[in-house]
Amino acid sequence: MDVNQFKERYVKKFEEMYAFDYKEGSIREQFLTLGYLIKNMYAPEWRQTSDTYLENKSKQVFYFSMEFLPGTMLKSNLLNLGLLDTVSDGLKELGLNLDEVATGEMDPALGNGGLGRLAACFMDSIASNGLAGHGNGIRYQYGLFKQKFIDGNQIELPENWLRNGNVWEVRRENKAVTVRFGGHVTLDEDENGVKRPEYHNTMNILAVPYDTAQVGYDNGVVNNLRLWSAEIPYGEEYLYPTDEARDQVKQITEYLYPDDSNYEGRMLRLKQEYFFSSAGVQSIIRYYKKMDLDWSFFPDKIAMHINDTHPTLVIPELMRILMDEEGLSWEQAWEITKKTVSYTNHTILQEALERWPVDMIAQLLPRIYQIIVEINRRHIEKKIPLYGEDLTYRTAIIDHGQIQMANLAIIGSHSINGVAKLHTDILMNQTLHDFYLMYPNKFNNKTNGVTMRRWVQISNPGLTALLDDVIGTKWKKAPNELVVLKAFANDKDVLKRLDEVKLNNKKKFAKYVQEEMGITIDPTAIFDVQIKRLHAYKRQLLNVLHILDRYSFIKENPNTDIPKRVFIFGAKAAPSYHYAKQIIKLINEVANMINNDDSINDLIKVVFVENYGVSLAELIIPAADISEQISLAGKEASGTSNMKLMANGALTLATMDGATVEIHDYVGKDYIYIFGMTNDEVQTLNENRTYHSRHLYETNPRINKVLNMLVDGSIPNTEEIGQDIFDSLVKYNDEYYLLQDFDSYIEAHKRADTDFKDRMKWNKKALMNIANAGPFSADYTIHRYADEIWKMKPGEENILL
Ligand code: 26Q
Repeated sequence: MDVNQFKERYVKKFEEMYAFDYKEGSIREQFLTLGYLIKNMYAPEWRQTSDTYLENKSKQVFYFSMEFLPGTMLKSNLLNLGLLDTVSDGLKELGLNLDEVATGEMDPALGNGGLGRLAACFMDSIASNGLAGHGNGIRYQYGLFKQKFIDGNQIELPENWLRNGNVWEVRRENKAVTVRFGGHVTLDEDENGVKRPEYHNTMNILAVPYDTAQVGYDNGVVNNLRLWSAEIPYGEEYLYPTDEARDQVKQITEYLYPDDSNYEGRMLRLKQEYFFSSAGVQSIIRYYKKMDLDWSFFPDKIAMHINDTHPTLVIPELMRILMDEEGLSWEQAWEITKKTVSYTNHTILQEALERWPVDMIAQLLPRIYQIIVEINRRHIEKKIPLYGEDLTYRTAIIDHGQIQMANLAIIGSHSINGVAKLHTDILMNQTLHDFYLMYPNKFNNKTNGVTMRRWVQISNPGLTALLDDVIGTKWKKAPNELVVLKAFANDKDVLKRLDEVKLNNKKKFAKYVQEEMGITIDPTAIFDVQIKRLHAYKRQLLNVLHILDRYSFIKENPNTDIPKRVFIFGAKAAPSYHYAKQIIKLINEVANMINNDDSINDLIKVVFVENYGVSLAELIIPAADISEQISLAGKEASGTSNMKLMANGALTLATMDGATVEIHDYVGKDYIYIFGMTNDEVQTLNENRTYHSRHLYETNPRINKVLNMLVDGSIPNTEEIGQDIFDSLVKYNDEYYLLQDFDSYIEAHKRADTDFKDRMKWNKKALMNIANAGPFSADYTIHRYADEIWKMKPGEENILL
């Protein structure tokens, strides 16, 4: 399609949809027109891809995830279809602007953070690698809450992302399935004396799929993301005569739980988990039957991957269907299930592990409960002779009246992986050591990755153009080609152009900050960025302590020559996480105090953007100079913003935690600022019980001064929270060792200040980060999942072009 053909089709489409001239259309109407037009364009390939998979009986992976955070899809679809330039030019000739039209799209916030965004990066890479793989999740009516700051406090508003419809989805009512809840089960003998479960008084919910295309990059592959919505079954409306009864159904897919690190055993959450797990398994079984193969081939054709434990009920659900509906024996069903399912762990935080009360599962899912009990019984029976009672009982699925979902996921699958080397080591040697002794071969590492298409090509066109010009375009299909850039590490011209690209991105962000927040920031300052969910272990508070330290230094030395800094935060707190909300309030009050202090010559500004999400990340990341990855070593499973920031030429200032350890290993110690305790040092300090934060407070003058600012009225409007935060650090012994790492954190920032003043030195470091970001492409991560876990080949037969 050339520019003229596009223009013609666009104008025609607009008239069809709105019956007036496109020139009079609103941004939203322009967006919808373009969206439907693009959907028309990939529709044939979407259909053809799924036909090809069926014809070839290709092995397919289904990625089960409670969360998908895809971001806006207009530009990513255009990029992957190879139409970005054509459409951009065509719109220009029509007097429209692609960037403006793109603002007509809502950003679907169907996830909390890292885990949901990872699922979206994986969908892009699966399609772009030409792999037959699909997503399976929930179509939440409301996404993650919209964050507002009122008097510096976080307020949550509903995120009604479907209000104006959703161009990309297709409702497939004919593919709906029924999910049963409650009631009770009897095991009745059929005419052949085989025991068959009978269900009585169940509540039947209709699961309706909404499909969204996942367009591969320049390869003609279009996979599917299937999100399920809960509805009352046709013809059963009479069973739901009251608003309350109808609400119970609607509620199942109404909203996303906004907690990303703290498990709470809510019945509705359990309903959600079973709802999309069951619907997904049912639709896969229906598909498999179309292939007309013996059940024993099931694991050769189907892989089911579970993103954390949230979809673990896939395991007993698959057992249930294979036995109760397809008539397989326990042994047959169990072999198939284990070979089909694989599991990724995303956290070692104890408070985040899912445990469901036995009563709740027994009541809501009586047949699933029976199956879990039997899985557990057989596990114990089989393992005691081999590993003894102590170890075996520590691996039990049912313990203290609760179902341990991670234990079920490990026992019922053939693979468990962590998301960075350090994280996997901690799983094997500590958190899940008992399981590691039992099943050493199930454990493996798959370090996370990010899609360079969204995080470089779309969000940073300036850098993309520079790379294309300097090293050619191979990196787009083979991100490791970015290493070629190293040859230009001392090329003054390239470094200068890199500097200009960064400056332009910073100006663009500065404009946003000026317009949306009324804060003036200097684009030549260091942009120091920490963007991630707010959590004590991620230590945003350590960042604040540094800001306060720097502020008081500047107040005393107004003529210092340190470079200007803009501290940029983006973070949502779970609504029930009191401490995290106090930190938000603190950051906002510190920002107010500093931004309005005329005596510091604008040497510091603090910007806390409201409602951080994928769209804002696309604006902030290309503008970043410093990437703050400062979690307490051992706590952050991987991190993924670390990779996105690195690929955009930000220098990492970090502890040796998660995948940042691997970033350090690739980029080399001269191109990263490492500080703080290592995981081993944290372990030792834990074991020795010799940490006394109060002692540090009393003996370290710098720490003393900064902490006093929290309680002596220095920061307006923080009386109560200042005291609470102070107490968490001094009275309650600083659980995340901020004070222990304080001095080395400050030192790391000093090194960054010095380096930034030498522009060419800094640009060289930025270049080295971009050059070493290739290994963190999700394309490679997905290749390893496919090869080692899913046993799939990125089959040429799937690539249609
Ligand atoms: C569980 C039960 C009940 C309610 C909510 C939850 C829940 C929801 C979301 C628990 C955890 C999450 C999300 C976790 C998450 O995002 N983890 C992050 O995963 C990233 C991708 O692997 C890693 O990079 C991060 O280090 C990890 O924190």
